[in-house]
Amino acid sequence: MNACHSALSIALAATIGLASAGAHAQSSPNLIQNGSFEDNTYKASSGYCYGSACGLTGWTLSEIVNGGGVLIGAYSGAWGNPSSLSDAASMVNGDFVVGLQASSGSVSQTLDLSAGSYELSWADANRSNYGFDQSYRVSFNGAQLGSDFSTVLGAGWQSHTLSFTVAQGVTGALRFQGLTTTDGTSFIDNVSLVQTSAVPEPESLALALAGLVVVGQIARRRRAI
Ligand SMILES: [Ca+2]
Repeated sequence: MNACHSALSIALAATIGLASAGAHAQSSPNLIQNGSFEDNTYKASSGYCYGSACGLTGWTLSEIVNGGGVLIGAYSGAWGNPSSLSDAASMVNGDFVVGLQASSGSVSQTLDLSAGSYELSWADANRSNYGFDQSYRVSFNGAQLGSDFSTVLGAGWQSHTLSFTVAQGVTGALRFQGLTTTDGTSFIDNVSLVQTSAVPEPESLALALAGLVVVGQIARRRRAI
């Protein structure tokens, strides 16, 4: 019942778009605290740390259990890609990035969002020395935003932007969750969230309402069974 209530209390309509923020979005404040992951108590630029040991301001890193959320110095060669990113300075802000290692690795931040439309942007990269594409999922308050993302071997850093609508004010966690196996790791940096409109866009609201209808139908079917 709690899960059902959660799904009903917030309706999200996510669409993936190109990184082309509008003028309004660019002038709005970034609602993410420490979106570059530079504010931490670890500060050893040659290494890495896991979970709460990183002292990562504003974020919760999962602990090291079969992998985990890891804060990585950008010049830590053991982690592959971040050690050779001098050509991606515009996407990698500062000396630290977060790694979503294996399917247990995640990083999340609790946000208090009012009703409206939002634009989320970030950059990702593949752990190149593991030799395969690595994937992860983005969600807010348990609702997935967009499709699963894949960091592509050899592609370097890529920027992403997606839009979603919050139908009514809600406090929830924005989460980046790893989906790969073994030590596969997706790197994340430069997370930004701006409110683009205090009122949900009409077309997005329509999608959100459609989502509510679908959730309601599923709930009724389950009760009938
Ligand atoms: Ca950074």
